[in-house]
Amino acid sequence: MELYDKRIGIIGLGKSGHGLVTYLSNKASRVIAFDSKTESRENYKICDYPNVEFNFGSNPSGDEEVDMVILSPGISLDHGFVNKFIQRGIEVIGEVELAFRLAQGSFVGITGTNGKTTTTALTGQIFKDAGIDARIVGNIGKPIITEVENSDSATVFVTELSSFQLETIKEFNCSAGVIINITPDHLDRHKTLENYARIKTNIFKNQTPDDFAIINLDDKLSSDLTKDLASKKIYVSVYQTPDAKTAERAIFIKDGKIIYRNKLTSTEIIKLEEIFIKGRHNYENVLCATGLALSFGIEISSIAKTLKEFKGVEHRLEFVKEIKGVSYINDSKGTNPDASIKALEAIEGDIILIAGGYDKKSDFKEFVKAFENRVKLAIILGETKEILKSEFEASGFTNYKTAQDMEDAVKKANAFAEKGDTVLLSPACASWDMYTSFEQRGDHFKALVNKLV
Ligand code: UMA
Repeated sequence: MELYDKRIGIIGLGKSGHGLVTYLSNKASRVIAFDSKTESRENYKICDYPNVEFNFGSNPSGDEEVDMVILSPGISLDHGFVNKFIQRGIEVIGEVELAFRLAQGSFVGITGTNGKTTTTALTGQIFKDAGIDARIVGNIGKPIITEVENSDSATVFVTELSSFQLETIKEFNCSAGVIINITPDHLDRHKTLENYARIKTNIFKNQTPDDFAIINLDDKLSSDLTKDLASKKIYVSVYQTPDAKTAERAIFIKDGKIIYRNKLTSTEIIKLEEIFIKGRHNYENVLCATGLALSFGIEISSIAKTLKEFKGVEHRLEFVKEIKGVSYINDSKGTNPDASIKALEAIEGDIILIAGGYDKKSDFKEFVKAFENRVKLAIILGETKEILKSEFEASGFTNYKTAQDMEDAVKKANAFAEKGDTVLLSPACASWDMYTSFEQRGDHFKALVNKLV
C-alpha cells in the first residue's frame, strides 16, 4: 500500500493514535490528527511530528480534506462525522486494518469475550519458544502498527482482537484464528448480542481453505455461527470428546490429559497437572493456543514445554501478596460479568470481592448468582455502585458495603478479612469511570495492597 500520496486523518490519540502518527508522520503526504480531549496534548512533543497537524479538544467535522480516515478502536461508528466521511466516499478503517495492509508476515487472530489476553500471551510465548519471530500485539496493549516497521515475511503477529477492532476490518485475515467464547459485553456500543457476535465472527470472514479456524465446541453461540467457514477447522473442547466423523482435527481433555486427534491418530500433548496455569477457563485458553500453534506446524514437545512454564498475565487473577493468611488477588482485567464469574469460580475458599466501575449496561444477574457459597462480603464502588446495589437487593444478597474509592475499598476489605480468605478485585466492569485503563486500576490496587501491613 502506497502512503506517500495520501492525506490521512487519525481520530483518537491514545495508544493506537500514538502508534499511527509515529508510523505515518514521515510516510504519508499529510496527517491530520484529532483527539476530543485537550489533555491528550500532554502525551505529544508536537515538534517531533513535522508532517502532522494536531487538533486537540474536538472530533473532526467530517468535512476535512483527507483520502482515508483511521479510527481508534474506542471510537464508535455512530458518530456523525464517521458517517459524513463515508458519505463523501472516504474510506474509514481502523488501526488493525491499516497495519494488516502495511505489514509483511502473517497473522494469528485471537478474539472472544474472555480469555483473549491470556490466550494471546500464551500463544505468543509458544511461538517465540519455538524460534518464531512472533510479536504479541493488538488489544493486549500494543498496537500492531508499532511492530510493522521492523518486521519481515517471517514475522508472525499474534494479535488480540476486540469487537471494537473487528468492527472496522475489511481485508484483514489471519492464517489461524480463534473465537474463544461469546457472552454479552460492550452492549452499550454494539446494542444487541447478535450484533456483537456477528462482529466477532469478522475474524474469519476473509479466511480461505489455506487458513485454520479454531472452533470451541463448548461455546454454542460461536460454534453455531462458524459452521460454514471456508477454512480448515480444529475443534477444541474442555468437556467433550468431539465426534471423529464431524471433527477430523480436534484437541480435547480426556482422563486428565490434553489429546490431539488428527483423523484417526491420537497424541497426548500434556497432562493437566503439568500445566502451570490452572482452572477450567485456563484449560480453554490452553486448548485454543495449542490449536493455533499446531496450525503453524509447531512441534507438540515444544508446545508442552511452554505450557509447563507459562505463568499467566498481569491483572488476570494475579496473586499480589499474602498478609496474615489473607491472599490478595488482582483481577482488574475482569471488565465484564462473565470474566468476573470465571474469577470467582477459580478461587477456593471465602472471597471478599471488590467490584463495580464504568457502566457498560451489563446485566449483573448471573454475576450476583455466582456469589452463592463464595462471596462473604462484596465491596462496591464506581458508577455501577447503585445498579449493583439494586441487583443485590433483588436477589436477596445482603452482605455488602459501599466504598468511595479504591483506597476505601481496600481498607474495608483488609478490616473484614480473616485468615484463609481471599480479597479479590474483579470489578465486572470497565475502569473508565475512575481510571484510564484496567491496568491503571490494577496497579493502583496493587500499590494499596503493598502498603498494608
Ligand atoms: N477519543 C476521541 N474521540 C472520541 C472518543 C475518544 O478523540 O469520540 C480519544 C480519547 O480522548 C483518547 C483516545 O481516543 O485519547 C482513546 O482511544 P481508544 O479508546 O481507542 O484507546 P487506545 O488508547 O487507542 O487503546 C486501544 C484499546 N482501547 C479500547 O478499545 C477502548 C486498547 O484496549 C488497546 O490495548 C489499544 O488500542 C491497542 O490496540 C483496551 C481496552 O479496554 C485494553 N479494550 C476493550 C476491552 O478489552 O474490553 C475493547
